[in-house]
Amino acid sequence: MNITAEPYEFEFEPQSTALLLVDFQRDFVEPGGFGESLGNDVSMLRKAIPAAEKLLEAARESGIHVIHTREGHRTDLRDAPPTKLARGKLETGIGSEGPMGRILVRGEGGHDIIPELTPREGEPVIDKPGKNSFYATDLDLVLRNRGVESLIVCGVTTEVCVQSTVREANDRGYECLVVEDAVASYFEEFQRVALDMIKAQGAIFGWVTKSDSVLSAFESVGAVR
Ligand code: TIU
Repeated sequence: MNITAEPYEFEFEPQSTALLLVDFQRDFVEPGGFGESLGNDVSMLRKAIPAAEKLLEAARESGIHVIHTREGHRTDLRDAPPTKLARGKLETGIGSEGPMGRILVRGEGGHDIIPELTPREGEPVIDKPGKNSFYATDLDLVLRNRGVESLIVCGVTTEVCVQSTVREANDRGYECLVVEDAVASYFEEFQRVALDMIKAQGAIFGWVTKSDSVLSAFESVGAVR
């Protein structure tokens, strides 16, 4: 099947495709979390939620694999590099108590995926200590064991965890399609240039499209599983 995309059509087989939802966590998109502690306006990220909700519903209906990721750490923070903990000289940083519990710590309220996109039973949730979803996780194994070759990527933030993940996915041989209205950045300019970087030079890291194009393709898929 084909999806209209830039720089040219994205070809995929529904059976070997997964919708990857990167770090749609309360810590990034709700006030009082890590994103806000870094000085960001979290409302910028909420723009990606409506399209991601539609894609998630459509993927579930057509039986396309769905995988969620979350950035966060063990309660004792032993999997957080001291450099990451120190970065930004934040008063309320990773591991500190915030309005949604300890920031970016597994099991805390802020680490949860937002209610709009709550994972369903059977949808893998990859807990990751880094920005890149493959780093120190079993994401590659989970994808290969199901024969996944193509990723349709949504999430936050476009230039940080989404792009880090897409770059690594590309090196590992996955084809990535990034959905521009289902990814978001705290910075308008970064949103634009991060997407430009992915699709430049003949899809150097991957393809970029809008959710409507993915939704039409999913509709014509029928049920794959
Ligand atoms: N700060 C920022 O833009 N992003 C992160 O810290 N993590 C993710 O992108 N998930």
